[in-house]
Amino acid sequence: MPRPPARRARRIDVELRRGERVRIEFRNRLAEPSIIHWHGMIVPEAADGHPRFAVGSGGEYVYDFTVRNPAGTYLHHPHPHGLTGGQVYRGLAGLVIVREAEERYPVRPHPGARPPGSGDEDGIR
Ligand SMILES: [Cu+2]
Repeated sequence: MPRPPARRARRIDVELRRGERVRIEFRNRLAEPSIIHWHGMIVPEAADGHPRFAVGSGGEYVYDFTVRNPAGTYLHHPHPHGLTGGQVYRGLAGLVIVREAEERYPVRPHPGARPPGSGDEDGIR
């Protein structure tokens, strides 16, 4: 079995607001297939990150869903068949924090977030 690379990914946490519609563009820069599963999140099947949706190296997948979950802490992790453990071990997992609509947002900006008042507060890129 090949040794996993020593390099670890920087953990990415995502903050979402209940009721917002989100669009997340996933680009696979690994040398092996991957796909992201939003663990505990109520999402349409096509946005659930099932292994059959895994994309190969260089591939892309767009998630589009409305946040239905109540406020809480969830998580995302890769879910390619037979490769999940190694990818999580190398750091590809993070928190998904859902906040209620009336909570201040974003509490802690995440990569790609647009600041409140920029006219596109619902979008994450
Ligand atoms: Cu899971």
